[in-house]
Amino acid sequence: MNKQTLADFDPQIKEAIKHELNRQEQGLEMIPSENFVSLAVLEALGSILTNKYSEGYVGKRYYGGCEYIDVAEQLAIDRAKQLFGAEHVNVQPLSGAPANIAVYFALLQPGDTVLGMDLSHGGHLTHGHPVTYMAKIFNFVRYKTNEIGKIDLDNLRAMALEHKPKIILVGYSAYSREIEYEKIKAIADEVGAITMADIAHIAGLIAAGEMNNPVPIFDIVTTTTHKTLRGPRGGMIMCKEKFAKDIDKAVFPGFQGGPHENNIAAKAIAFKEALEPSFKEYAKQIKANAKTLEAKFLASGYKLMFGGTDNHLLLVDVTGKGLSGKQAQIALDIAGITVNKNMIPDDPRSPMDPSGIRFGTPALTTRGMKETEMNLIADWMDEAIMNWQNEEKLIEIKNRVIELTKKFPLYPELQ
Ligand code: DSN
Repeated sequence: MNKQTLADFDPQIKEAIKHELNRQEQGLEMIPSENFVSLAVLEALGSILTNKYSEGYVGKRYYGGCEYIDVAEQLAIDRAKQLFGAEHVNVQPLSGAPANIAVYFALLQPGDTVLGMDLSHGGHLTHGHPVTYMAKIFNFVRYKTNEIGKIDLDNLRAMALEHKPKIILVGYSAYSREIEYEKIKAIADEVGAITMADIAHIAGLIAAGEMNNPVPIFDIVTTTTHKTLRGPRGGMIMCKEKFAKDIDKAVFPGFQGGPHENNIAAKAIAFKEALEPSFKEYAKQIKANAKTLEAKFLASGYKLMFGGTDNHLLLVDVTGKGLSGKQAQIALDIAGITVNKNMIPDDPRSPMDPSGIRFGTPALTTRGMKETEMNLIADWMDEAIMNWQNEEKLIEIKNRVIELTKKFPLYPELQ
């Protein structure tokens, strides 16, 4: 076995990690799907649990030597059940896309219909975008938000009655409003559809009681664990007991092989963190910070998609300011503020050069930033956008960003 340190054996990778650490420390991370995990989560991720194969489930593995793996996986399951009030939990999906795909394979036959949100209105690629393989196998019909940015439930009901979907799917990647799960469940019941929610973005807010929880209402709920939930990169499926066998079989052996047990242990730790009272405060602050950004961007004359935000993110059309989402992303990058270019509903532009930018507050809130910093950051974002062709100005903003980040150190232990 190689006994050299990473620095001695592979200085190129060591350097890349060091530079990425500096980038995370010295930048303002505003991609709404990103966050910073705790040292405890990092420790489990980098642990010897990565060495172990454990196909199967707790107490029913295809390999020997799984007694400690079982302890970690059972803790992850029990804590997830407690956090969300779930009847059954599968913590093995490698990430959000595999979790969604496993659900489709568990519950659908080729050609079956799924009613899901259009990508440009905030949906996700795995909710049936034509570029995905799932769209070749299943029949995805896509609904949209209405002119005031709400999910039009009358239209959703009419589409459900027309298309008779096997699954009605809600839960989004760029949608900033609350979701009325009870009403959607009533529509699904009327047409005999299974209800599925993908809460990847808002799982942490739901776990903290800061957004409606679909888990007690819906049949199936998928999530990632690394966004507002602030755990390791990974996925999870929660469902009613009657779907448990089909879901488990679809994840393994249907779709995946050996689970990543270092990752599952890290999920268990993140769930323990999310059960702490301080996580509720964290989730509240995420929303308060997003509301502060909302007020500032509205005051500066930006067009906010869906009229504003109820959660952690904002989707903003920047074309009224004379640039594209791509140009805004690049300018903000130079200024040390990371966001992502994003389509707006029915965007006339292309996905690689869309009209909008999407940004949010989970990562900045983890650093301890509050309303005061949000006000400052919103001003700097506006300044960067308005001066997107002025590199000198952007670098001046970056220097201010670096000074601010020094007051909110992220991983001093890793320096
Ligand atoms: N890539 C994630 C996001 O940024 O929302 C969704 O998969």
